[in-house]
Amino acid sequence: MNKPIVDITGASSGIGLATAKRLASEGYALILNARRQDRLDEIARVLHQEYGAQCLVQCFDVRVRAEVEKAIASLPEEWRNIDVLVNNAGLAMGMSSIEEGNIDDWEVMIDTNIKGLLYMTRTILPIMIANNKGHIVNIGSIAGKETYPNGNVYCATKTAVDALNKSMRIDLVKYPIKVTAVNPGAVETEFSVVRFKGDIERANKVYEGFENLIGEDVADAISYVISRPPHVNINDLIIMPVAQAQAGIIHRKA
Ligand code: NDP
Ligand code: 8X3
Repeated sequence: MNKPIVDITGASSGIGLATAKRLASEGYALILNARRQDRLDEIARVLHQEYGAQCLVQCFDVRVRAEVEKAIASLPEEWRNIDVLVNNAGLAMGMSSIEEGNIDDWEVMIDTNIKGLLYMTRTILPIMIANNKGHIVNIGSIAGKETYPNGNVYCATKTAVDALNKSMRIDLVKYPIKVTAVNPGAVETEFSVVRFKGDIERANKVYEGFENLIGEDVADAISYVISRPPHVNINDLIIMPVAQAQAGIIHRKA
């Protein structure tokens, strides 16, 4: 492959999809992961048609270690030298006070946001280390910097991403492999529909009365961090809507 290769998890929707479009328009070759094969196939088709982008679809669940390992081991030779991993696949599920929390929801968040990110990172790192270069971009959240009422386990998973981001940078500086966190505030995607289990009305209320971020805003930040010169790393970037001062403080018009 004569283009830099970016592997994006969670590319079927929201921030991952916007990032795929942005990076396709900038000439990167893309490995697109998510669980919904039909969406990924269509995205790959459109990106090829619109930008001439080379895309490889890898449909698997990042929570399943064997699937992650099989997918990376089965990469065709010309796709093996991954330059950038965007650890984006993630979700919130439910929003209740800790004593009422649904433990199954907790497992899904922990397995996806922490363990999935770790499986991807651990499986791809040997390739980057062998190449003496690479960049891991972890999608954290403002929820990893602050907690908010009923955010408990989701906030904990994103706080883990924050810690892993710092730890990876320490451990990987010797190769050298870049490690960056991009931490958004409120972005209107499928995130709230997933969090509220298909309750569209409740999901829409999250974004009422202020101008939220959109996936393209975060894609812009990701494009920026991965295009710095070789000697420059952006460690940690927080990107918020102007109307949002903190995780739980949003100025909404009446
Ligand atoms: P979306 O729900 O729109 O996208 C989530 C993506 O993750 C989808 O492509 C989904 O695809 C994929 N995904 C979920 N679970 C898995 C899994 N087990 N294996 C593989 N792919 C999976 O939400 P966002 O775009 O908003 O979320 C992307 C990231 O951004 C998440 O990590 C989220 O925590 C973070 N974030 C979001 C914010 C927001 O306000 N929206 C703010 C801060 C951070 P599929 O269902 O096809 O597998
Ligand atoms: C998503 C943003 O504030 O809903 O990570 O947790 S928030």
